[in-house]
Amino acid sequence: MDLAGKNVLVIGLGKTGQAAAAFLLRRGARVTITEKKTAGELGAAAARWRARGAKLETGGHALSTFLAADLIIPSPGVSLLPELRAALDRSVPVLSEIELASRFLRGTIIALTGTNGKSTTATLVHEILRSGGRRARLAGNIGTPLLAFVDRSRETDVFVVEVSSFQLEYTEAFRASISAVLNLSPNHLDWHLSFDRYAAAKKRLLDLQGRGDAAVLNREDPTVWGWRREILPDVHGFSRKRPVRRGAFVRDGWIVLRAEQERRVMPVAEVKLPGLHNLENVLAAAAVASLAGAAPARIRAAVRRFAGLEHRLEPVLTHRGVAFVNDSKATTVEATLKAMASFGRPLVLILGGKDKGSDFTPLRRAVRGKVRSVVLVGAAKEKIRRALAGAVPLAEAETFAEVVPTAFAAARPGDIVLLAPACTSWDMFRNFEERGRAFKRAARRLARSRRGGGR
Ligand code: UMA
Repeated sequence: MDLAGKNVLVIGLGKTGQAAAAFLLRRGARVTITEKKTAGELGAAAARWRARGAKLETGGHALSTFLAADLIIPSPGVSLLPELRAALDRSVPVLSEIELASRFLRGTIIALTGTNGKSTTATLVHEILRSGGRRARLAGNIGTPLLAFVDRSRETDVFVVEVSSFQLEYTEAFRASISAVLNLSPNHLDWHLSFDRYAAAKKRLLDLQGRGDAAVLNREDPTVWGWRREILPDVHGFSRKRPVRRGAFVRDGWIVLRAEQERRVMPVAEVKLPGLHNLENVLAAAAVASLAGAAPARIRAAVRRFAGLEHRLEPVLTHRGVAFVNDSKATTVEATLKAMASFGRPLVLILGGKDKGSDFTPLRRAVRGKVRSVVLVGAAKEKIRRALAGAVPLAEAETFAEVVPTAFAAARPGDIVLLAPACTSWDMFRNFEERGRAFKRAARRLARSRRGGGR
């Protein structure tokens, strides 16, 4: 693919847009960046990109800019804007950033997707492979766009890529040697507009694989497992409930890998991560890493060491018998349900943020008998209140700063205050990391304050 002299339009100047613009400029493309933020909001970045030779359109997107492009690279968070639709209608090529990267990248791609657990599983696969001496890189939705690795990539590299449904739109030849689909539940319906389209985006990862590739699929997820009949790669399963013909499963308290032969990897009791969903993540990671050549002893050692990621069921501190747990990454109802199921103690649950078009009613049954009180915050407050009315005591925080003191006031010694908000952070924060850090800071402030939140 020759980019030199091409008019390439990059939509959005976040992490993806910046990596794309930098890459395209290095390849001699004529780069225009269109960004809905104003030049003032972008601050110094605007001048910097102009100095690097990019044209910058700020404060919104103009149709003429889209129609003048030879190629468009949208950032993942950019939905099907009318301007983008018009360009697609006129057959202007539109490629996602991972697609563009894969056309230039040297090395092997391992790609993981799913609604929940992607980051944990991808990180674990990366840890296992690295501990085995592979030059492994962790890329994609987890934080660093794949494009940022292209120029220094080598044939012997292995890229563990967390891919989102957004990134799988506008892919044509992004081919993973090993893929994994962890699970599927409704998510990002505001962006994809329907569950079917969201599921189709995820399935694209498998559709783009060929014979000789491998796909690791969740044996217990009917939609994902159903896809095995429709795809070309060799299918491996993972399950904590039953043995699979090929893949990873649990038997007699042991994690077992089965391919040509069967090998016991480690006792389940050695897994540090809390929750059954994390056991599933470990099984998927073991199956993927094993397909990539990792020995069971390496898998065991890396899993034993792995204590989890920041903002995923992260223990913060215990104050006057009340434990604070940060699961800011739980931006879906499904993730919140899984977080809740990870604890056997009464919960004070913090819910709310920006709604993604989710149905919150499944929380109604889950809170009964398990949640002492729910603290609502953010733009989705009213919708969640309607879904939970009468099922559990509800408290409300006007601002995020009030969340921790309000939750602490509702808690009793022995309880867990759990931030697992079932919404994105985008109404109050730039991302879930910022929200998680704000929560942790507030918990520390509370623990330091002499009165400890007024009790
Ligand atoms: N923008 C526009 N026009 C629009 C929409 C957005 O100009 O119509 C601009 C915004 O003003 C902003 C930029 O686009 O300046 C943001 O682009 P982006 O939202 O795609 O964010 P990036 O910084 O490029 O980060 C993206 C992923 N974000 C999303 O998918 C929303 C990051 O995943 C990812 O780490 C990064 O690329 C590197 O690959 C985050 C995420 O929330 C963690 N992902 C979702 C999830 O995990 O649920 C999918």
